[in-house]
Amino acid sequence: MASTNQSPQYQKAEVKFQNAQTDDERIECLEEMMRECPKHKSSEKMLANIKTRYIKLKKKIETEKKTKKSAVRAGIKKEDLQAVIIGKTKTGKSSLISRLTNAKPTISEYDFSTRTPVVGMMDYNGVPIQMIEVPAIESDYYDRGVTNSADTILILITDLSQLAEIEKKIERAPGKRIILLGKTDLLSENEKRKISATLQSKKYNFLLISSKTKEGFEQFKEKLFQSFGKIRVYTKEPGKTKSNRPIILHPKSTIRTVAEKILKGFSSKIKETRIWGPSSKYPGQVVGLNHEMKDMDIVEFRTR
Ligand SMILES: Nc1nc2c(ncn2[C@@H]2O[C@H](COP(=O)(O)OP(=O)(O)O)[C@@H](O)[C@H]2O)c(=O)[nH]1
Ligand SMILES: [Mg+2]
Repeated sequence: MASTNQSPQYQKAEVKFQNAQTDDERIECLEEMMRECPKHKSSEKMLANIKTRYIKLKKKIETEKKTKKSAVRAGIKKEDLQAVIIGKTKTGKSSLISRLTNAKPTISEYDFSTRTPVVGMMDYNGVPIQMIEVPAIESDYYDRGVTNSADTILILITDLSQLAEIEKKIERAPGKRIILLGKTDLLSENEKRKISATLQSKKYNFLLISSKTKEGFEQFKEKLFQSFGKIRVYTKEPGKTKSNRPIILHPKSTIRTVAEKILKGFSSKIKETRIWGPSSKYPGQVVGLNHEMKDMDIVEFRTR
């Protein structure tokens, strides 16, 4: 959006909007931008555009509040990164969640053995990810609210024919989709190739996995993390190795955001910042507070 001929207050609000970390902050900025946008003919389009963005964002916040309520009703406290596993009965949802997390649900050869959502935490290289097994999608125990609140929806199938029915049930869920074709230990190489080709041709984000042999597990964890659209930044102290637990940030977060996440007000105490990794031109590059971070960067702060 062009911000020529706009008041300094407007421009300030726009910059603030671009750097906002939460939707509530974005709403505040858009309100400010609406107030500050000149009310003459030449800015009409611009004002209309801001209003549209404002209404859209308001709606999004409203939906999120509703779905959160529904998940709370199910007794689940939503963590930052949350994925649900959905699918028909006996596709291996309980087996998968028990392999990946601390949850220990009943695994059984009988239908509908999981009747309430099962919640577990997975640690992926220091990144905590919450996983929830939702009762079988064709059963009365299925809980749409839990699926709707998830950041990522893992669709576990054992046959391509199951996909259409599941997709129909989750049409309105906002989470990213990953298709997991499970129990690959029961398939021949040829069968796997065929299934992959079909899913590929339909442009699905998918993986073939087996809870029995752990085939595809490492790729799956990375794909799952990527689906959240966040980046990992590690901190290090001078002369030491990097931290084990990364800080999870929005893409394009700056050094300032990292510092403020560590401690409020910390960014004003920094004397020098060095970085290693994807966003650095060379290892140990000295950068300023506005430097943009990339996934897997390492940051070292020296303070006054
Ligand atoms: N061969 C094989 N069997 C599996 C796999 N995952 C689950 N199973 C079996 O499939 C049945 C249903 O598993 P479960 O995890 O309870 O499925 P859910 O109903 O989707 O939760 C059980 O008999 C499991 O032992 C797998 O990766 N390979
Ligand atoms: Mg189950």
